[in-house]
Amino acid sequence: MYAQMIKSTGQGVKALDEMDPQERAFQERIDAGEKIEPKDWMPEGYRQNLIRQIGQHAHSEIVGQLPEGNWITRAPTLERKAILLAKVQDEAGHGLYLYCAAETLGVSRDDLTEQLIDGRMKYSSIFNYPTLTWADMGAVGWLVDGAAIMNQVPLQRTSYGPYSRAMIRICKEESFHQRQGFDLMTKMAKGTEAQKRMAQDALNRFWYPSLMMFGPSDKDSVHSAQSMAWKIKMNTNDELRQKFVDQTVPQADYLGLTVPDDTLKWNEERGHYDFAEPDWDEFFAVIKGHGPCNAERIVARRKAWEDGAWVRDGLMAHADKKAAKVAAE
Ligand code: BYC
Repeated sequence: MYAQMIKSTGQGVKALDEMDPQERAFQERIDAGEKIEPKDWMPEGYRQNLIRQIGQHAHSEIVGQLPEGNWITRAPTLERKAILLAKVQDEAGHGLYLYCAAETLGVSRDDLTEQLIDGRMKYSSIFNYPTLTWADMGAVGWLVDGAAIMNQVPLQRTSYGPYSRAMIRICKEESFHQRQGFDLMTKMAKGTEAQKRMAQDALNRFWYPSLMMFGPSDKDSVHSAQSMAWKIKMNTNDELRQKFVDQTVPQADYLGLTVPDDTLKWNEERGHYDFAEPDWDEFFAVIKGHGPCNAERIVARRKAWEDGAWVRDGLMAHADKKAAKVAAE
């Protein structure tokens, strides 16, 4: 049914009556809310689109460790250090669940990593911005993890079983991440004048990049129509961005901070905030590799991949030896 609706908007999604019987049966399972599992038949486009989205998501978790990892040694207290360390470790775990989910679609983690480091795959634009002060750790937790949760909670209901199950675990941990960020921001915003200035500065720098996390505006989104018909994606980019703004503005008010948008206003009729769009030219430049930290992030990932080669080789040599022994027995 959804597929038919989309077709009428001219976004290139096949209607049920245009599908061959196998494809139609697949779409009907999706429309009925069934989960698709790795051994089930699936259209090649579904498989490829999932690999793209899950792979990009996994890379985002892994690259996302870098801006925060940068502050572990400089955390102001033992407690803050332990919290940040746990959060960064969680991101590594999220990356691993997601690489495992992608592997069920027939792509290896090695392939995905190579595509990341040679620029064929993307990761979230947000991680190409630097973390300049300790308050940025609060802003990342509050805004970046807040935006991530807004996007990921609906993905718990996504149609692909392994992705949906990975998202359930991830969302539990992301809620803790968001809470610790808001707690850190509260301490800064209610602290000394200098701390409050740092908190405001972090909000000023992270507000628009956080809005960009939801992807381009719906009119420029390439994948939304088909991804939503397949329930790879549950909401449009603009829907989630609006929900994020509506949820976050009262939190900024509570903190006594000002969202850096002069046009921000509650719209009684719509029941939502009106807000300024991010600079989309900047967004497209960042995802093409021209953000402030793109080069640095890829250098760090390439170095980690190359430095770890001996571990992978060693494990494979052991696995090969073990397999040969089993074969000989
Ligand atoms: N950054 O057709 P569209 C996290 C690309 S949080 C970079 O709307 P789609 C974390 C898009 O890939 C972040 N690229 O795409 C938090 C496409 O290019 P390609 C990770 C972006 O996929 C805290 C083109 O623009 N979350 O992990 O329908 C700490 C057109 O866009 C971005 C996820 O990945 C962007 N922001 O919608 C640590 C959630 N936005 O691929 C870690 C799962 C768009 O054709 N992903 N592009 O070359 C999704 O929900 C969707 O993929 C998106 C984009 C909403 C992000």
